[in-house]
Amino acid sequence: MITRRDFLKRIAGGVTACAGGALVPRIVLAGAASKGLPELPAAVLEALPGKQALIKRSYRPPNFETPVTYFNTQFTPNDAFFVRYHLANIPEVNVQDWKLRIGGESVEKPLEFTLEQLKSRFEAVEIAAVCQCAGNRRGMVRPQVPGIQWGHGAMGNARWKGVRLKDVLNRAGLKKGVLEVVFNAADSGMVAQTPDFAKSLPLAKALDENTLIAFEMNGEPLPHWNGFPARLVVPGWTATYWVKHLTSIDAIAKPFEGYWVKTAYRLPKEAFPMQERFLSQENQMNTPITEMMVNSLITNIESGQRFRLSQSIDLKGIAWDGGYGIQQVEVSIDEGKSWREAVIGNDHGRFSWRQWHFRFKPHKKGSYRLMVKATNRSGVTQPLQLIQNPAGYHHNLVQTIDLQVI
Ligand SMILES: Nc1nc2c(c(=O)[nH]1)N[C@H]1C(S)=C(S)[C@@H](COP(=O)(O)O)O[C@H]1N2
Ligand SMILES: [Mo]
Repeated sequence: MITRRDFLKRIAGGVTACAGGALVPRIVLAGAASKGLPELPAAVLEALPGKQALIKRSYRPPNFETPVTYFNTQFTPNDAFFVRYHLANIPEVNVQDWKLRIGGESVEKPLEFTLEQLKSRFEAVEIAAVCQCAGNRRGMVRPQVPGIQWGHGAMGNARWKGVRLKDVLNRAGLKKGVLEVVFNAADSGMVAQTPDFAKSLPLAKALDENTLIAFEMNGEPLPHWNGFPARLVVPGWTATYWVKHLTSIDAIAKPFEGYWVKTAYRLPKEAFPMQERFLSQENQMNTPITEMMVNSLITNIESGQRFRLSQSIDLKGIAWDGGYGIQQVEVSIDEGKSWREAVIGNDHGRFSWRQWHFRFKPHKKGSYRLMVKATNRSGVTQPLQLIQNPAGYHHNLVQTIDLQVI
């Protein structure tokens, strides 16, 4: 009989054996030596049609994360970009039949646009921005919380091209008293009871010049799995607002009642240093998640890697936040006792991630505990202790990796 521990060892052995391929994530079986489960579920790689092999977290609905090695480039390739759905019924939209409807009680004149009309009637804008799931890294939250057990890869950085939502709403004309703008999508649940995926934004964010109805990603039409033919892009805010396969946009005069805003994607009030709030949806207990928290990641080296004493070590990574911009990235090679500044790469706009690198030469053999932390331009930095919340959102704990110098 195969015990669970044997089974885990076998999976670990199997995957480690092919870990020479640069894009195959190495599995860290934190629990293998003890009795516990591994830190994260084993990384099962599988390719959806049109995608590279990504880390499968669930199949129906499809939830696939990007292996960290893809984050060594400034922009994440479309075919390696993560895929996240709440609902399993995902129609392949035929662009000939597709129309985007603009309506709701608070517009003066409801309108409809084909994709061609959207492209030809409004000014095109392109913005580099991080798209990060609110639950990215949830799999590393202890004690464990329910939800997809993501590792580091429920995120990506891309150039998004589309038209300003504000221009489209103004064409339809907004009445006085509009409070929120609601976004509906083409996907739905397999059973009628599942609440449809729909989100709303506060009017100010909907009218922000950076909020886009996007139809291109990195110079190509959106991939099916990332929202073809058009999705919302809300730079700086967590990806839950980035509604894919848009079908309709409604301006309304009262708070939207949909499950994915009213009940899900909520944070305890005051838990995070959040500057942009969604006030019309706040209640006494909690508040909708909004902007991303400042964060960073080492992308070229993994915990457990060994280096020779004569080698200098080139650490490389990324840092991002909710759109204030990255001010500084610091690295510690002595478990946080002292910090030194990393060199920050090109600025692709305040919503894009920033690449950084840090080179050092260890002076003695032994183990080194490395840490990295980013600070943004509003002076907010990453916490040394995880900020707990029921859904495990905004995991932005300072990352720690252990290296051996031999
Ligand atoms: N139509 C639709 N749009 C959606 C979702 C969804 O389930 N359906 N999930 C949202 C969430 S929670 C995330 S993290 C992002 C993921 O975007 P991606 O799949 O392009 O990576 O899409 C958002 N837009
Ligand atoms: Mo998400």
